[in-house]
Amino acid sequence: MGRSPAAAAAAAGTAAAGPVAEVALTGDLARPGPLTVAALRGRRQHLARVEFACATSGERRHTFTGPLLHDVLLDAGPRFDPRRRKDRLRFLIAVRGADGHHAVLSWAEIDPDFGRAPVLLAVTLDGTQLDGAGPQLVLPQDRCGARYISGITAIRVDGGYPVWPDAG
Ligand SMILES: Nc1nc2c(c(=O)[nH]1)N[C@H]1C(S)=C(S)[C@@H](COP(=O)(O)O)O[C@H]1N2
Ligand SMILES: [Mo]
Repeated sequence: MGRSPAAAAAAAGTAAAGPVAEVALTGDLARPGPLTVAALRGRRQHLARVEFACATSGERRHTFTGPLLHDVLLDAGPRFDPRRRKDRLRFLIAVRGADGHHAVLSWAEIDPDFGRAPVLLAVTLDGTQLDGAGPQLVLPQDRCGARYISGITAIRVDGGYPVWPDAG
């Protein structure tokens, strides 16, 4: 049996041919815009061997590669004052998959000055390139697999929590 085109391309370290997924990166950013897996692959790559538990399918193990979500989002210019650590604490990151599954992370969770979670925006899953499917969120610190959102179509960075309704 021959290898699939995706497996062959993964082995060769190149993208599989075919339709290319795009991630809409929006929100309180100086440089929003669409992201492709090819563009993510051009950044510094990290490898994560992970284990997580799924409520329905049990223990799962995978190997992912890709850039750090923090690096990608920092380059997009989040609208906080980078010199003031406190100013980052109100930022949220919402991540959505093609099927509508979505989750929210806090900026501080992935910030090297705070939670330092090494969250990846993966471009490969067990050696298969994700150009067609779209990148996958990888959270090595999570015991449960539910936030490992695959087929990411949108990431929204939101810092719009300047005032509490009943502050005072
Ligand atoms: N887009 C999307 N990603 C998703 C889900 C989903 O429903 N939609 N389910 C999550 C859950 S609950 C788990 S446990 C893992 C399972 O990943 P695996 O079956 O590839 O190991 O995917 C996660 N990623
Ligand atoms: Mo799951």
